[in-house]
Amino acid sequence: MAKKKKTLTPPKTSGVNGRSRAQSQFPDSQRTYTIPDYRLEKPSFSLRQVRFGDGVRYEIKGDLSAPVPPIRQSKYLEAKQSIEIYRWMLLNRRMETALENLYKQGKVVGGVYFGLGQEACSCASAYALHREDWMGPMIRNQGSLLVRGFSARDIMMQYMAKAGSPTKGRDASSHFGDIQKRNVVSPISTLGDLIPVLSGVALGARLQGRNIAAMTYIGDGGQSTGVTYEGLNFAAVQKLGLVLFVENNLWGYSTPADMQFCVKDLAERAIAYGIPGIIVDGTDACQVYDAAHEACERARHGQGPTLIEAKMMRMKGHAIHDAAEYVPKPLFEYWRKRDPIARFENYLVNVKRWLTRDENEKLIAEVEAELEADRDFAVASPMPDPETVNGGVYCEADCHQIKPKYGAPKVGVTKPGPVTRKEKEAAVHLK
Ligand SMILES: Cc1ncc(C[n+]2csc(CCOP(=O)(O)OP(=O)(O)O)c2C)c(N)n1
Ligand SMILES: [Mg+2]
Repeated sequence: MAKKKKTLTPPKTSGVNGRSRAQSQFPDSQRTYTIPDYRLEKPSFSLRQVRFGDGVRYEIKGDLSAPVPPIRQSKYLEAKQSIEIYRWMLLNRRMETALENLYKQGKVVGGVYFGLGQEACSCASAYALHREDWMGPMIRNQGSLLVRGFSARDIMMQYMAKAGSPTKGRDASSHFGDIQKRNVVSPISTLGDLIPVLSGVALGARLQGRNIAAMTYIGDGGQSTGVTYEGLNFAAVQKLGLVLFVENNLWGYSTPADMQFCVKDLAERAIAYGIPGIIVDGTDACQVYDAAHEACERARHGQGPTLIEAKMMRMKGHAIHDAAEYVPKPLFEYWRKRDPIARFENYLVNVKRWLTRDENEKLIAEVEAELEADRDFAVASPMPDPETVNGGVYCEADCHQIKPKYGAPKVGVTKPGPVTRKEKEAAVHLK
């Protein structure tokens, strides 16, 4: 495994008796940190903003001519699992193409967000979860939702705000989950807010006397929020099983990653939380799976959170309304050659020979047939009945019961209610 060494030296300041304060306070002043890096290629270019008049454009500095890296052989995935992940990735992409067409036909209510180029990251990460684990996806992780048991039909109906969609037409994009069967927390648009929520889910499981993996995602833009720090630090201190994918897709809206943070790799952030950080090529399903699997296993053994930086490129604009004109064309060409599906297909068919050409074609045809049937069903299904418009958004008294999924805490239980005199007084005051 390639290792990346970071050496951080505390600043030298003038001290007493000729010794620098750094030496007196930090006798062991040379500290070395390791960030494992699974990538087989380390792109070495950066983007520079150039202003012209009132406008800006981005120029690439560096070499874009490197040969396309192979898929790194997984330490864990066998043929059957690899083909399953590939199938999810195909479905993920085909579904998003269908959604784009439905949008252009005026059938989608609201916008559409795409995970083009990020299918390996969504599908292979969610594939590492066990049934009893939890996940909180972001808008581009439609593949994770598919792996976790939502159908393409559910997602397409949701985007068309149909009566039979997960939110029954009350939300027109991604804000849905399933806390009963699939253990999926709905995405939260406020960037970073899923992190403390998933930490809380892991804490909830801990209180039930078991450790689970609680996976969530944040972008290169969103990871700068304060709540990311708070949620991750809490998980680190409590050794909660958070598995955080930092999806570095090089853009936050139209701002390049190079203008959003000063660290070279976002995985370096892990050093400051005192948790493992790891870098993977987010276009390589095997690398994503291996890192996710190892992080989930740590989580399930009560060893705390892991931060995984997945590097890739957002291959469309922020959402369907954004044509991504600001992205230099050669950058698209560079990453198109690193397409996660085409490379995984080549790996399965030509490198591993786990799929014959005929089997591959059959699999693709099956995915397309499934998708078409789901799309036709979703298009033909009714919109919500206008008479129901007043319901199903806010909770009305006794409209439904919210039951704890697992019951009362089993470990570390303290009696509820005020304990100290001060707390008792505060409680009275609140009444
Ligand atoms: C706290 C917060 N600030 C700003 C926004 C508006 N916003 C939504 S998406 C986005 C860009 C996110 O970029 P990134 O985190 O890199 O994710 P990507 O879209 O690339 O997947 C912003 C700024 C928000 N939703 N929440
Ligand atoms: Mg981004």
